[in-house]
Amino acid sequence: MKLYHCRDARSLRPLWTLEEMELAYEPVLLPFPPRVFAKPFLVENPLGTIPLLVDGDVRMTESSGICFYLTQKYGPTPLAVAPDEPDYASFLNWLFFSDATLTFPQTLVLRYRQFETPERRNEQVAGDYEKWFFGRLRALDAALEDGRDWLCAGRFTIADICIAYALHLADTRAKLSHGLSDRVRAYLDRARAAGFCTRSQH
Ligand SMILES: N[C@@H](CCC(=O)N[C@@H](CS)C(=O)NCC(=O)O)C(=O)O
Repeated sequence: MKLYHCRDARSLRPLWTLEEMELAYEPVLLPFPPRVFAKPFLVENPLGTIPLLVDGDVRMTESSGICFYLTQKYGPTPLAVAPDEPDYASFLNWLFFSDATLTFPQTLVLRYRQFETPERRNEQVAGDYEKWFFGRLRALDAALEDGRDWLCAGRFTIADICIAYALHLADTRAKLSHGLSDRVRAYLDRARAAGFCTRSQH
């Protein structure tokens, strides 16, 4: 397998999953954004987005979907919750929530506060989506309210990998750490201690 990765990008999710599962893969580190700084990558992925997983004829570009694929294809692994476990629906919900609800609004904050040229920056858009992100974090804070360490099935799963990445992005690149509650911050710290941002970074 080959995983195209950029530092701190969503490819951290599959990278962390590959490492946890101790699967053989070749990481390909690209400058960000590859659309601009690694143009030959567009032949591999016309979207220009990261991650891209190539596994034989399989090509996948959705970070949480790739994590799920790896657990299903190369499991069984405790990193996945099975359909006959009570938390299966919750597990799937967190997987989708991680990108569609918790990462997407941050991309608007990043774009309109940092990436655009000064004249195209837009504090109204950035501020609105910052609030949107903080509002959505309430679901995570509520889920952790009962003192659980991990989101599903009483164990560390790819739902934690995918959600922790969104928090990592907020804490580092998007500069939104002031909106993380103490509980959410402690959860991110736990996930980091479980291996995130150490082995997974390179
Ligand atoms: N929903 C996709 C989004 C992929 C995506 O937009 N990746 C970002 C990096 S985190 C990217 O490649 N941005 C550069 C660009 O859009 O040119 C996923 O979860 O993987």
